[in-house]
Amino acid sequence: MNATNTVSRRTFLKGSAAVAGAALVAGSYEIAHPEGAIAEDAPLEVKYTYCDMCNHVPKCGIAATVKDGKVVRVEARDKYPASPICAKGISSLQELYDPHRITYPMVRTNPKGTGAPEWEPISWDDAYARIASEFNRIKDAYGPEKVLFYCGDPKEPRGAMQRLATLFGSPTYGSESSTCAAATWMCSQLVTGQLSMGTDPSDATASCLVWSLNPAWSQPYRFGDMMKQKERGCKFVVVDPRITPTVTGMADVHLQLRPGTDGALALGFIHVMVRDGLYDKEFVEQWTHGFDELSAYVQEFTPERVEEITWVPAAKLEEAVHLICENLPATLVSSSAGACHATNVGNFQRAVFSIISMTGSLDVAGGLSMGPGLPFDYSASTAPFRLESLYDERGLQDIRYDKDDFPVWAHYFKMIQTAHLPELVADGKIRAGVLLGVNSMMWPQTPEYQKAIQDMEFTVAIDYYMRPWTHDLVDMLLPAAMCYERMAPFAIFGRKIFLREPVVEPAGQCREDWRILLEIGCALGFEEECYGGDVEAALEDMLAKTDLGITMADLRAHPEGYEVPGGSKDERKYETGGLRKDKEPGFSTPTGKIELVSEVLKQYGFEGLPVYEEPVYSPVSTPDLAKDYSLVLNSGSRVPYYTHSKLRDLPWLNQFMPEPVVRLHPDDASARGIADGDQVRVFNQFGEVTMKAEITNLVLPGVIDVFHGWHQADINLLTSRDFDPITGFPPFRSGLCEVERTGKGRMVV
Ligand SMILES: Nc1nc2c(c(=O)[nH]1)N[C@H]1C(S)=C(S)[C@@H](COP(=O)(O)OP(=O)(O)OC[C@H]3O[C@@H](n4cnc5c(=O)[nH]c(N)nc54)[C@H](O)[C@@H]3O)O[C@H]1N2
Ligand SMILES: Nc1nc2c(c(=O)[nH]1)N[C@H]1C(S)=C(S)[C@@H](COP(=O)(O)OP(=O)(O)OC[C@H]3O[C@@H](n4cnc5c(=O)[nH]c(N)nc54)[C@H](O)[C@@H]3O)O[C@H]1N2
Ligand code: SF4
Ligand SMILES: [Mo]
Repeated sequence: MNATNTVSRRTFLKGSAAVAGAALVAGSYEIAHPEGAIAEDAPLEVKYTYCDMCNHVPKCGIAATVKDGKVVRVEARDKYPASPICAKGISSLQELYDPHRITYPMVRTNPKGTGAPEWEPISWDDAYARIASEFNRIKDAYGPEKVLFYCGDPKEPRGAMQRLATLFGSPTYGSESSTCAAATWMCSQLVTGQLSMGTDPSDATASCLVWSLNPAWSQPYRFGDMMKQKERGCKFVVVDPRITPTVTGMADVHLQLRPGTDGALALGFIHVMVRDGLYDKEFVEQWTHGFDELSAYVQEFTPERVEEITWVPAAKLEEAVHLICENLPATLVSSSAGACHATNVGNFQRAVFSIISMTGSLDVAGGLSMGPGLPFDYSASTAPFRLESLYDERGLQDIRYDKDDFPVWAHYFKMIQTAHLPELVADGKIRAGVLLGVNSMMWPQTPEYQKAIQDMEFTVAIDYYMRPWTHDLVDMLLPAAMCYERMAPFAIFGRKIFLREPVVEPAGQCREDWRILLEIGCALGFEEECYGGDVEAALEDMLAKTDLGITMADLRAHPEGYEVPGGSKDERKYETGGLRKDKEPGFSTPTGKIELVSEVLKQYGFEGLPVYEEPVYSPVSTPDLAKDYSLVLNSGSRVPYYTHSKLRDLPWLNQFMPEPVVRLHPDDASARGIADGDQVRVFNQFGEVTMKAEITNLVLPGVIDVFHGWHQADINLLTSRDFDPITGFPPFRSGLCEVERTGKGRMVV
């Protein structure tokens, strides 16, 4: 336990016992500050914020008790839609007061690539001046598109980052969404014309298809709400290679498939629907495009053939199809990671959205909802704030780099697919960049991306910490204020908007991400467009741009959330013109129908049907390789106590998983003479890492499960750079590897 954070470890462990299951904890948690740091007689004041420890959007509400300018206690925020808070949320206190945080801007004094970095402090003004001079130098010499504007996991600053990129004239804005939620968004758009990740079950939902999501660990507050629907009687089918707490808590039928074979399973699902007439014939006839072609294609995906491919027993598949299709309306809850990290996601996710569409459960209470909601996007910034019309006026779409490699991606998103960052830097197409909240281990074949960051002429990172695996490679590091210390952006639940105000002053010289980005904009000459660096003014303008008639004062007057009046409860808006910009009936697809066969994909030379292809590396596609590496490498499934590479050093969390772990099925472990807790080598044709073996029935025989983001055992040394041509997504979940015992007992890391 670190010296400043002396909350009783026993109290914390006791309170957070639920971590093993839903990871939700109620009650309040206190942090002791060093003696003398707080005036004893100072009054207590409760202030409200929300948590950013797992970077969900939106997040769980926190009530923070503040004394003498320091947070001394946190608890779940009352009357807030996402609540209570999990072990990570509570540990945000330990992060806030972590002495290892960076608290002043720093610049590198020795050239990159010349050994250990040497840093010296720099003032904010000098830092901004240097950034502006480097970015403008690159712009003048080579063009604005040579500067990268990138956000890693933090979702909150994306509106501000995108605004900055557009003002600068660069379409080279990217985010971690190009390995995260965006494949699902894209597939949903291809099929239904609307961006969606599914819709959580409500009181009107009869059944729910959960496709590769484990909210028990990845989104605990959401899991609680889903469990309430389970208790009410909603039926659940969960598709997951592992036996997770979501499976054990919720599933009526669990389809435990071989990772990466989701496409075959989804086509098998449709096969049974068509064979048994288990679809909404009227809806399919009138509102879908390509049904005949799809039903002909799924003929070959009989449950028996699908069993061979996916390892899911044919009878289970039949049971699942009947459960969903005979309990309508049905809804779909799909993943932003799980099955999406596959070279065939652009096809399989379309088949999944097709399933739910064919049940006719679209835009009806309890089914898959079809907006439109409030005019904010996922990161709570409106399109006008991001200056999308300026992006179009300047023709930025025409000069973006990803449009040849990933044309469908470029068709949908005003952000680039960053899969080919190493190639773009090597070709001189990206020469400088601002990297906000970025961890180089997030990409497959980490060293390639590390080299790219290092090879840029100038890079500035903005972070809470100095992380050597990323920041050794940059020229400048700016200290970001943490969530308790900042304003922006809003949290939005349905039609309710919550404002976040700082709860305490930023540590040292830390500044809010929004402020930093706006101030960089000012230094680049966009003083007016960046509100002179004033975050509140930016938010006020963003609200004005929504045309909802709301001001910051309105939000301030409603700490319990401002409910925006209005909102249509209309169902089946596709019949009345409520879904399309042109107000014609139908869906926002080229044909105006649900595209079971995609016309957008055909336009870019892809197969319109959601065809099944084996993962690039698998026991089926590369049997020779599988002789040497006989286990499926499934990496990145979330654990309740860490977020990606973050939080590893927080003592309250670190005790739950202090070292890198590989999970193996007992059959695979005994075949290799591996005992629980042994030190093992996980390796394949790309590289190797050392981890501790955990033997568990959680995983399927023949598959291993490894969390990502361990700098001492980076699993992305073993994942390949074979990207799905439709979405650009990497195959984190379906490589091949082997595991070998190297030692006994606890490893030293
Ligand atoms: N093998 C494998 N790789 C994966 C995945 C997988 O499942 N398997 N998952 C992929 C997915 S879905 C994702 S989202 C990515 C995530 O990958 P990253 O985006 O790299 O996420 P983190 O490791 O959380 O790194 C975030 C960095 O931002 C800093 N940070 C956090 N919050 C803030 C903030 O508010 N402001 C600022 N300025 N800095 C902040 C943290 O200190 C940290 O250094 O990884 C991807 N990589
Ligand atoms: N604690 C914690 N919470 C997080 C995060 C975190 O790092 N830590 N990260 C956040 C982010 S950025 C994201 S994107 C979300 C992700 O949220 P989730 O998608 O729920 O997270 P995962 O656990 O990666 O994947 C869900 C399930 O997919 C299964 N799966 C793996 N491979 C396959 C496959 O090939 N097919 C199928 N059908 N299923 C498969 C896994 O076994 C896992 O149980 O979590 C968010 N929440
Ligand atoms: S689930 Fe936990 S880490 Fe994520 S927002 Fe809620 S409290 Fe924070
Ligand atoms: Mo993600």
